[in-house]
Amino acid sequence: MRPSAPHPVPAAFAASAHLDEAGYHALYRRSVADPDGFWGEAARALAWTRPFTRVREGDFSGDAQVRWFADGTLNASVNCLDRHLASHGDRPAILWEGDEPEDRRTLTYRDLHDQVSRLANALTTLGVGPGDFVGIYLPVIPEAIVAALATARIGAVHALVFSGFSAESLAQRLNDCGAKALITADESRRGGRLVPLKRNADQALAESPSVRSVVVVTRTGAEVPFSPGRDHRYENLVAAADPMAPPVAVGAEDPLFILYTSGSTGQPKGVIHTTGGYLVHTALSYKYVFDHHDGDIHWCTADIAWVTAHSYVLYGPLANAATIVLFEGVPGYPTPARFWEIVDRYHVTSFYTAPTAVRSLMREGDAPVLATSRHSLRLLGSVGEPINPEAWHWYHRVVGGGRCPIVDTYWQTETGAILIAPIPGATPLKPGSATRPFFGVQPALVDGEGNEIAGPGEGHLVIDAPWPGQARTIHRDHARYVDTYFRRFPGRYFTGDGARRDADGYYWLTGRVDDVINVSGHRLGTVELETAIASHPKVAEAAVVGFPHAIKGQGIYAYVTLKAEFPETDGLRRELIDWVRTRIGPIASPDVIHWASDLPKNRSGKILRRILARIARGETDDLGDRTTVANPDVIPEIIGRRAA
Ligand code: 7RM
Repeated sequence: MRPSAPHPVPAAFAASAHLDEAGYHALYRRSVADPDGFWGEAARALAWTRPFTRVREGDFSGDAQVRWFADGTLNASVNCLDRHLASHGDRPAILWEGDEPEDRRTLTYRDLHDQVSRLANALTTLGVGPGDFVGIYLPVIPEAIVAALATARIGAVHALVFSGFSAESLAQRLNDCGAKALITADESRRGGRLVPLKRNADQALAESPSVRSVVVVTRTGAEVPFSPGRDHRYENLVAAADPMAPPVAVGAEDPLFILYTSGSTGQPKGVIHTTGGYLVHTALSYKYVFDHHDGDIHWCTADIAWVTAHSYVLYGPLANAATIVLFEGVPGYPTPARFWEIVDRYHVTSFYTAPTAVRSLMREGDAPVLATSRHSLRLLGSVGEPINPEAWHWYHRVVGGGRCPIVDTYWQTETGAILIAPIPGATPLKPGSATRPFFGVQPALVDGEGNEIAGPGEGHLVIDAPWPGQARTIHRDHARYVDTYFRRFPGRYFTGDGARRDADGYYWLTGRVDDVINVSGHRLGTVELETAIASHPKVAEAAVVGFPHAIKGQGIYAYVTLKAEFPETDGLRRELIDWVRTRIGPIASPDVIHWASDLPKNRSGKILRRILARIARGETDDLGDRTTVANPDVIPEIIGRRAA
């Protein structure tokens, strides 16, 4: 075990924190000894149309049918908006800053409620009803939140798609869920660059026949084609709509949203989250992990289309009547001080970002940070991948001035909300560790055969009991859900991650044990990348592995075998990188294209990525077990052509 002196909770922070060490232990013990009592109480803090009488049903055996609060009904937008109006109607809900620093807007809770109600009515007029899917392909602008909450208000299901994704990725997702409507914008702006969102959307819509209505937000005012009858201006719809929209009460187990995430096959998984359990878990974890107090200003930098923003920009904070900062741009634009200027401008109290952003800002040195005050900050957060201690210390010392706890939060798209994280007033911190389980979460470590590891040790991270925020299924493929998460270790949820537990019971995540690459906190399936590369007419075969990357955490290393007649040129290398960018998105751009005349395979023709990963990492002296390689002669050739 790595020796590590924990950082105690700073006295100034502890003085106003919700929970201290004893408080954490008492509440955690209760949460696992009496989950119905614990979660029932947490759920009763929300507004229910019809109160639930049952808390938890089902378990991880068989086909893992889990239900929470199943006979209750509620509406997510009511919980995020209506119930705050009487006391906090004039409080800013959203402090938005655009890509250009002078581009700013504030929406109070009343403003947001008004916009959401109007758009909800407009969607109803367009024929969208309870249970219908609504695609949302928008930049990080207030309308993205309006769109999600308006969809929830009418009992429909939102499907946010990252605005950096290509037309093809968008079409694939719209088709998978059979979206009835799409909400998009004319263009988006990031880091000074314009992205033709409506043009991409039109391209996608040519392949997505289920979408009957398109709502277009005016972001830049660029002239874009309009399809009469199908396309509508957001501004016109909202201006004409009735501002009174009675919310539709939905069952707690009815879906709130679908979100696509990469798996180990080419087809992304449509992860389904429910309304009741998801809201309870996000609201409670936001309150305790970010130690929310009335008047706090919370800034989570995640793009709105990632699960991190669903849970900790939108639902968790708004359910707690927090004020959120919403930022359209990128960390380094126009200067490397941008993040910290925003912190000062809006008096941000909690700041939540990914290790990759911390590492890229760390590269710019301390000066841009020290040019700002940051005295409003009480708390820092990290999510998406393990944060390396070097970045942790810089974040703590330079950004937080040594006085802010860092909550390193471990969770997944599928878990809906945080599973393992410090409670900042209670948990002494160890840089690089996500520390201890959140309330109601029962992690365990098992070896490859499923034997539980007791005490300190390392293994596969599983969760032993249901929690309310967990995904209930993969859209239209429950068998894949059961297969992915519950087959390998029966009766347990398998995270796909490895972890180490130290003598204090702290968890240290060690990375994914499956074939998924985590680039800047975004998960990309190797097979999805390989499929895209191999769809190029000159490519015969491709194998993709991750390798350690100083900024992105993991980079994309692609081995490519060309069809015999095509020469391996630098021009083709660039062309392939562009090819993947347009098919999946810029995040998926390969960092390395390594030409190979053949790839190592086993006897049934499966590519041996394990060996390729070691070569990519430069571990050519120890390639591990080679007995399954059917064509061992290719290995020296591949090593010989590795870029220096
Ligand atoms: C929230 C999110 C999930 C995967 C997960 C891990 C990795 C996320 C941490 C982390 C170490 C963390 N959802 N991961 N947070 N690893 N420490 N604090 O990231 O579905 O996109 O990714 O990300 O591998 O399985 S996600």
